[in-house]
This record gives sequence, C-alpha cells and structure tokens, in this order.
Amino acid sequence: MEPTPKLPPTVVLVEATPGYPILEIRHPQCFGRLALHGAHVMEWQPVSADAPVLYLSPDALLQPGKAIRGGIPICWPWFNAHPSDSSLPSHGFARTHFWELEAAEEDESGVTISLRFRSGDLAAYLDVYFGEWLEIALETTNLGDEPLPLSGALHTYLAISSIAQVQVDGLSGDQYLDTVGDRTERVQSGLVYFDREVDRIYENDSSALLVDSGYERVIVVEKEGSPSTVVWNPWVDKAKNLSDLPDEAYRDFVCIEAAISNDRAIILAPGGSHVLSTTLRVEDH
Ligand code: TA6
Repeated sequence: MEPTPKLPPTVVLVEATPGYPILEIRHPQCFGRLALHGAHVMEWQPVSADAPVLYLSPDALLQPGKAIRGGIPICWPWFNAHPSDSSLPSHGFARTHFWELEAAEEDESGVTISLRFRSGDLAAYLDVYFGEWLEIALETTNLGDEPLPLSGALHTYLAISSIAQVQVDGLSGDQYLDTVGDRTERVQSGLVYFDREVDRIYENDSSALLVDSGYERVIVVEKEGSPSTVVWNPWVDKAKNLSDLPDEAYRDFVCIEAAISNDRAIILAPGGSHVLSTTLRVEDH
C-alpha cells in the first residue's frame, strides 16, 4: 500500500483491525468515518442532525474481501449480478478491495477525501465531501482501446427512526421494475411505504426524499449521472438471511441508491469518463 498522504488535523487514520485502515473525520461541521477498504463511507452525522444519517450494521464485517453492511457501498463496475458471468460477485468488486488514498483536505466547511482504484482498463476516482451535507462523486475512466460498459450504484443505507414511520417521496409517476417475486414493470403512485420487502429500480434522474416522521426530518437524496434510483428494504425474511445484519434491523434502515442499472449501462468510449454522484442533506420536518 502506498504511503499515506499528509492528513489535516480533523482527519485521523485508525486501524479497525491490523491492516484495515479507517479515516475518522472529526470536524466542527460533522463526524464521519471512511474505510479504505471499498472506499466505503461508513458513517456521517452533521452537527445539525440529532441522529446518524447513515445506517451501519452492528454485525458489519470489517474484513478484507467482505463488503461492509451499511454506510455507502460502492457497487462498481456493475450493478447486482454481472450481466453475462454469474461467477463474478454481485455488485462488482470495488467494495471488496482496498483503494489508494490520494488526498485528504479540510477547510472551514468540511473535509474532502480523494481515493482511486484501477481494474484493467477501468480507473475509478472517488471524491467524498464530509460537511453539513455529504457528497460522493465516482468518476470512471476507460483507459483502454475498446468501448466498455459501466453500471453500478452508490448503495446508500439511510438510518431511520422506524420502518413504519418513513415514506419515500419524489418518485410518484415514475416507472419502476419491481424485482420482488416475478420481475414486474409498474408505475409509482404517490409515496413509497414499507410494509413488505421492497426492491425496486425506478427510472428516475432526479432527487428522492426520505420523510421520517419519527425523527422529524427529511433526508434529501440528490444525484447526478444516474438514470435509476433503487429503493430497497429486505423486510423480515431477507434480513434473517443476511448474517451481517441483525434479524430485526430491517426496521432501522432504507436504501435509496443513485444507480446505473445494468439494462441502462453507460458505454464508455476509449478515453471516455462518466461521473456518478449523490448528495445527502438533512432538513427538519
Ligand atoms: O439494493 C438492491 C440490491 O441489489 C438488493 O437486491 C439486495 O441484494 C441488496 O442490493 C444488497 O445486496 P448485497 O450484495 O450488499 O447483500
């Protein structure tokens, strides 16, 4: 691993376990944690928020090769199952490998962490801004001589007061693929409620709002470079089948993901780049 670049006073490098470095951000505007494994934002809480904004499973595995359950997994360079090779890992391999820390900078508003990852002809560069808001920008560049497909997601786990107290707004009228049971195309009517497993890929290129009446807040999920928004809650049975998630934890989070689904993959020309980004803001409700 390359030497760590100079860190500002508000960023401290700690080891969760030997050889598993995590950056802790303790800034006047926010607290945050980012693992170099997977360039994985684990936690973020602005000073204005009374509770963490990201959900992190208490059973999350901090082990090389294992994706961290919670925070914002970087699903790259494909989303869910690989389009043509089922032997490859779901959601790609960026979240199960160490990234190189390029830089960590601070100003009075917050901290920006930059990391990079290379796989074959695809290069990924990630900028994460921790402040009163959180912004993640994932730039992918095709360094090869042939066009390459790109899909993936910023798979954000949002912490909630309780699953019965939240709805997602901003998707009404959008078409979506309901992947629970038979994969069915539907149209969203009104708010998204959670009283069963929800796993939907919305064709939507604008913001979504997680309205949490329990915490009396709205988390605004903005995005760029993302034709799809994925909304996921595993509900009871799926949660029981996830060994790195407590059985009852389906009550504690909703995923709202800035995504590029496989069937809307972006073809990167040689030398071409694409930026997929998401920004989280917390507002009173
Ligand atoms: O969020 C959509 C999704 O693809 C779900 O189908 C579910 O598999 C989830 O991601 C979690 O995937 P993971 O590989 O992190 O367990």
